Amino acid sequence: MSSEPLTLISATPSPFARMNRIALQVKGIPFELQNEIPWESKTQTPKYNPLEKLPILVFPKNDPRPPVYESAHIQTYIVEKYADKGPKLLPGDLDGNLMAKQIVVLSVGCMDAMVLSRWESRREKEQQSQKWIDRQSRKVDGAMWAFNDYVEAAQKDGREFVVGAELTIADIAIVCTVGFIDFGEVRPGWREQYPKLAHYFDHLDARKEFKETRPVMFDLTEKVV
Ligand SMILES: N[C@@H](CCC(=O)N[C@@H](CS)C(=O)NCC(=O)O)C(=O)O
Repeated sequence: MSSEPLTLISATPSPFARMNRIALQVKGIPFELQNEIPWESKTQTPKYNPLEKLPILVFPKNDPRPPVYESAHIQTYIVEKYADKGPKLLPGDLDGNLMAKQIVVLSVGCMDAMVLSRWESRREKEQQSQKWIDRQSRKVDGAMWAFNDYVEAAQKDGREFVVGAELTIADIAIVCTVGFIDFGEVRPGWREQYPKLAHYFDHLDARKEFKETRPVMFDLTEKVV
């Protein structure tokens, strides 16, 4: 492995990339942030990811590793490849590790649903499908309900974190997803509906690495749908 810093191709509002940024920062892995707007024609994303999406983890020129993409896979890559660096961000036992990864998948599914819904609502009014928006909306509600369940179960057990005794990629994923819901005002009443989840969220979101990576909106100038 090269000693040069890695590059994370990211977008300032991206909750997907935020998960990876937090994991890299908490583990103390040197990296540079390359902010892009992946929907605009000058984006570099197709050069590194056939799916044309970010986040993408890119290695220095003298490091032969191919780019790593899909936020959940990047998290796995970070925790497994850099297992000896900084906090593990996984509980350590097989069942616990698999559970933490399951919660990352749930979170990414929820974020994907929000993105799909947002694009649908950007179409011309007569082209929009309310059925499709409702379908995505159910996924967001389902994920919020499940996050709250994980948090309540942990609290009953006297644990601060959803899997195991320390911060893991599962907590990072929940906070990034709920943070995007909050930022985008996707569920304005969520704090009243889920006070325990809100307390858990506020507590973790106040940590340095979370504060430094909160979403910031960009201006999209090109038409996408
Ligand atoms: N499931 C993907 C979703 C990533 C995603 O939707 N990224 C957006 C930016 S936040 C993107 O690059 N979209 C471009 C596109 O869909 O073509 C992941 O977890 O990495």
